[in-house]
Amino acid sequence: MSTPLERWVEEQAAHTRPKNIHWCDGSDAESAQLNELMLRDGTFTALNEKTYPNCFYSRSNPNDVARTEQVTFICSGKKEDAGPTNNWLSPADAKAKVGPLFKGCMEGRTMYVVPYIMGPVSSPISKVGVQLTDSAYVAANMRIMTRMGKVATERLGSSAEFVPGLHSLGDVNPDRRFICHFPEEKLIWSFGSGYGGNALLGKKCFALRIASAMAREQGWMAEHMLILGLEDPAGKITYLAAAFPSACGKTNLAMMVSALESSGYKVWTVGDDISWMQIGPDGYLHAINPEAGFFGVAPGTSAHTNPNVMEALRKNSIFTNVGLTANREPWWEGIGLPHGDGMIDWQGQPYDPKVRTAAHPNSRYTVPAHQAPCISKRWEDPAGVPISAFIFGGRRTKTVPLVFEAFDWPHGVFVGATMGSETTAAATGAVGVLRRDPMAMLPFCGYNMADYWGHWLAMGRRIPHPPKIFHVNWFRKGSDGKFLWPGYGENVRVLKWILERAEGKGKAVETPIGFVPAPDALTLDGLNVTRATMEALLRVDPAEFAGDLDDIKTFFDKFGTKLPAELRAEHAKLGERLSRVLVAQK
Ligand code: GTP
Ligand code: SPV
Ligand code: MN
Repeated sequence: MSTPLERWVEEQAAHTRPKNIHWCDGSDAESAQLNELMLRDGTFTALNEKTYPNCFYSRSNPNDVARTEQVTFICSGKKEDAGPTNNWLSPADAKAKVGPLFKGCMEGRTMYVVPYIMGPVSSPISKVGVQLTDSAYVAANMRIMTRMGKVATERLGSSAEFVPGLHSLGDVNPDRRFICHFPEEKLIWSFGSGYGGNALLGKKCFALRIASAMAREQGWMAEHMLILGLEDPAGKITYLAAAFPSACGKTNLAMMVSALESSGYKVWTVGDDISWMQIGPDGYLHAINPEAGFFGVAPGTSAHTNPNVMEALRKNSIFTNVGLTANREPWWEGIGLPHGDGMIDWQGQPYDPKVRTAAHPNSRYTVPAHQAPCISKRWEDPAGVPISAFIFGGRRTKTVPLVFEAFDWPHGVFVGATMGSETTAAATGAVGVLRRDPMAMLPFCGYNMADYWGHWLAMGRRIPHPPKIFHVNWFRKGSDGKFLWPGYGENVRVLKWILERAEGKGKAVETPIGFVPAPDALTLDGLNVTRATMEALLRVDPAEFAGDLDDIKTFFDKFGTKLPAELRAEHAKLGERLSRVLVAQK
């Protein structure tokens, strides 16, 4: 008798017609064999064995370097279930369009069957997925990013409970690139891209788009959130989860070396990108990191900004679309190291800063999480870690203060739902354009965003001890165009205040948008920031926020009658609070 998995693989192989089928077991021997194969066909270049043992360098097709949101589809039966912020195709249309592309697409290639677990091996919160792919590069990355191979096959057994994902590089042609999600069937089809979030199907496709739909049905949460533990001088660790849009600082915050370490505040990493959360028996929301590795932005990563990851990625890692020095070491802008002569850029050409940067702005490293010196002792706790606070944030050059606290859960949901951020290189398209990115989930919510907000509001009513909700902005700029806040390890000063507020302490001032730290409430010793700069960082200008009210209304109006009434009420209340202050100022 064959298992549901075997039957599905057989069916897909009949359609895609690979030359070979390789069932991945996740072993070291298999990994060595795949790496050898990729060294031979040129997908991989071995890095310096002394300084980067078992590390590999890879360049993708220059047309395939970031997520492509315009060809990412939510294929729900009804269009309104995808909502106005997602691209939609009916399941039948998607299959009619993309199905033929898969026909015979693996001829002459090997199909890798990649069974994987999202989450700690024995956690009840974890789930199994199986990806079929004709890319050895994808299989190698999945081995780092998930618990892949035998552990997953064993957890699955003969059960049909896995999320199937079919992936082919095809001919890597942007005109034939489709990332389709079938939230009702819990199925993923990805064609024509080998890039991260498009191709490593456990990550954004399963752990966010499909999982968010499952979470709503089953009463839990799947979020684009890092998870960290903040240790206080008494040794008590409090866990926080933070949602920032792509390339807005999750990995850096999750792995930071605290500037307050000498006074006893230390940060431990549980996860850097995704959080799955369920209500625990203690009434707290408990979070697991579904991933096993970090797929991080390389540029800007240095011994100064993120020493923990710099140490972690010295072995068993993959570097994609960075520069390659003559010494066969990876190099990128902001690494803080000399590159020497003879460097090759991410397109394989001799480096010439007049032509292009050495590393693509969205170049990435793939590194096993357990290699990070800052990894939390509880990062694989099957029960997850209890979350005391949620933090939203984005890139806002103007208007938004360094930190503020929402008044209560519904107001916090409003803050998350209306958060904005300037776009980055993590997705194709213009960079630096302000867009609303609710909960940093705009490109990742597998269903109608209005229903998603409804789910958030419903969860707030169900969680006996809900996390307090905050908003941060590390990216406010002065009139000289420079960041006002030093960021990185100094962000712990903000986390410390958040921790104090979550414990019912910490001094704050009420403003129309929420509570901001009282003038002396942030610990600033040893920090070279003037009083005037701190004032500029914390300033809430009611007139600037009032200017946002119309834009929020226009955004909310897109959702029509599906918009939860609570959010309309929050919008009205914000308007009232702002006009009260504005009238008083006159
Ligand atoms: P994804 O992996 O795309 O989800 O990104 P992420 O949210 O994990 O972002 P990451 O931590 O990789 O940071 C992206 C960019 O923001 C990098 O170039 C960082 O150097 C920069 N960055 C991160 N934290 C800070 C900060 O506190 N201040 C400033 N100014 N820049 C930061
Ligand atoms: C993001 O873009 O949010 C990432 C990288 O974390 S990707 O895997 O491409 O989604
Ligand atoms: Mn991300």
